[in-house]
Amino acid sequence: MAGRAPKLRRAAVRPASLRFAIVAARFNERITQRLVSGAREAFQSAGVGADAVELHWVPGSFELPQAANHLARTGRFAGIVCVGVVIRGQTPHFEHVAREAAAGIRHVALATGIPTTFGLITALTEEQAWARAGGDVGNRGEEAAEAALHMADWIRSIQGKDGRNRTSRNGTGRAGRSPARVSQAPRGASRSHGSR
Ligand code: DLZ
Repeated sequence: MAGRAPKLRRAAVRPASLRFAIVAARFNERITQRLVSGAREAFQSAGVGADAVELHWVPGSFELPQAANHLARTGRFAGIVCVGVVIRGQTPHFEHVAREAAAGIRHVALATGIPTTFGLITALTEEQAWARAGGDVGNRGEEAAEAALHMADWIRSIQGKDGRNRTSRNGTGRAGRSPARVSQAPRGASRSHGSR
């Protein structure tokens, strides 16, 4: 069922030091750009500075979980927003890409403890996709950023009551692990794929 995500109540305090990442898939890039804008606007209106939000591009939605996983394990981010657009084609590729992206993103969130949210559009037509990228049915990127903010706040709210876990750089209470940075888009990631 199509619908807008509910507006979440945010915590009043959000340290300016929190950093977030957006991972964006280049496939259907024109629509994805709208999701990136929606996510950036959500961070901005929550008081997170533009310089505290990193944008990383990957070739397609299938690659989102891998990039998110690397980013989460740097320990530098309080939350990661994955955005992409999967539009049904003539082959089962649609199902594979959408399913693996969703399962992979969930896995990253659970395995790393870093809120990693699902800002993907899965649509039957390009028109449906535009409607979910700032059109009549909201903006999935904005909603995913709201979810990441909410989860980052919530994690902070359940940690540190005994004074522990307050020193991690990402605000989640988890120390960063292997510093496998993905600050550069993978080779070939800058190529733009057209909509099908
Ligand atoms: C191959 C493919 C297809 C058919 N459709 C989409 C899509 O609708 N949205 C998307 O983000 N990516 C698509 N891709 C690309 C895959 O995500 C992936 O980049 C390639 O299969 C290489 O692993």
